[in-house]
Amino acid sequence: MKHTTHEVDNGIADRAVLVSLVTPDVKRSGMNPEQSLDELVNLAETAGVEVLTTMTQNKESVDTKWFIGKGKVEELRAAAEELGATTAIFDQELSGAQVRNLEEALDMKIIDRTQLILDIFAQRAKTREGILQVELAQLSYLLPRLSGHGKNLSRLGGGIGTRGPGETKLETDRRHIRDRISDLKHSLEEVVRHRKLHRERRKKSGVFQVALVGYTNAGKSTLLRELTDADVYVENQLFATLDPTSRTLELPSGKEIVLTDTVGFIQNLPHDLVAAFRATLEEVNEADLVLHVVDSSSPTRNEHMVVVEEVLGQLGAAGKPTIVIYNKKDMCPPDERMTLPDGGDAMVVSAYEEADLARLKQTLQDRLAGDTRTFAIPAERGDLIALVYRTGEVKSQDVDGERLLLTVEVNKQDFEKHARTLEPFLEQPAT
Ligand SMILES: Nc1nc2c(ncn2[C@@H]2O[C@H](COP(=O)(O)OP(=O)(O)OP(=O)(O)O)[C@@H](O)[C@H]2O)c(=O)[nH]1
Ligand SMILES: [Mg+2]
Repeated sequence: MKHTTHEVDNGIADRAVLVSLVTPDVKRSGMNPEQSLDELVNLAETAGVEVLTTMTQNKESVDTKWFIGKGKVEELRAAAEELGATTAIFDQELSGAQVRNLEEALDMKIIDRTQLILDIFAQRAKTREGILQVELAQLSYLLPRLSGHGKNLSRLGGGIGTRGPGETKLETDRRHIRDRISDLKHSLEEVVRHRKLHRERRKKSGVFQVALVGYTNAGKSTLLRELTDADVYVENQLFATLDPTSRTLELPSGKEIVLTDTVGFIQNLPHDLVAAFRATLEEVNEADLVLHVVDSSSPTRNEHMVVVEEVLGQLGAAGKPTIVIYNKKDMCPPDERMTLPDGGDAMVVSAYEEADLARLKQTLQDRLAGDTRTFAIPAERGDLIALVYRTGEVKSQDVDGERLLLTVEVNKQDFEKHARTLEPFLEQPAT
């Protein structure tokens, strides 16, 4: 592990109590508050925080002044004193006023889920683009939350919530923050332009682009590494990957495509972060095909999938041709695994199983632009035959009993439009 930045601040690690407020609104949002709190523990540990205990309050509504109820504030104070906590981390987003009130009442550092996630990103950022994006997200988040005197952040001392990307400490002065934000935006525009040029060049070259997306820790980087022998960072922790990494993948036919690994998603992904990472995530928009990697062994995989679909929607990539990769099948209980779809737009795999990787490569090849496919259509299905003619140039026709065999050099876009209908009639291509 190279990430030692959480030790820089006075060498004192944060010791935290984690707090969740469950209101009817939270429940209605479809989120599972317990799972969310478990995830918060995970996030805190990833950020180098020592988690002392967790606390949950069920309440009709959010307290505007304290976020949690006044009685709960007292309980939190007592627990913090007893355990020697330095920090309280809230699972939901707090307003600037709530943070200040809690800080004053409890005399400890108050952090919310968003800040915690941003802190992890700050520790992970390695490339210039990543660093710019994270700092912009952090400052955009902080600015409206700073008190009039700009004291808020300096009160925090060190540790989580104060760390900028790399070895930097976050700016705490309002006016400087504004200047810094505009500098960062400027620099990022450069990066965006550069990235766009690069993408356009790749696009022109006609290479098929595939993006790996998914919930954090699903196994995206592992798949990239196992498929391409790429030297990428794989770790059993949240947000191991921050910057997109592209690698060439050779298919069984010898054709090459580009596979790109992207930052993982998480529920309640901070909006500032999504906005700041737009440039990076544009990679997903430009992809010809999205591989949505899911940790099939996670009891919350369905919730994860919904989150990923939502974020893809925010990025404008919702309608992209997608294959769902149910990964980590080796860890998925067998009766669960039985219920997972395998075939068509879904596959059940283990990133560590050769046969699955081969199958995945074959599937990608089948999706390739300009590929030749053979469809076997029941002769009486004139509607389907007409559809096949719309997917590209028909090279040959044969009759096989009751079926018509049509070999087509498919046009990727046209084929994609009818893929759902026609896929069951595809003959396995010979390789
Ligand atoms: N058992 C098992 N473990 C897997 C499989 N695929 C990935 N893993 C493990 O899952 C963990 C997370 O893998 P990563 O590839 O870092 O996940 P990621 O999706 O890139 O995660 P982020 O970059 O954090 O978004 C690592 O410990 C991998 O070794 C699999 O098929 N089976
Ligand atoms: Mg990764």
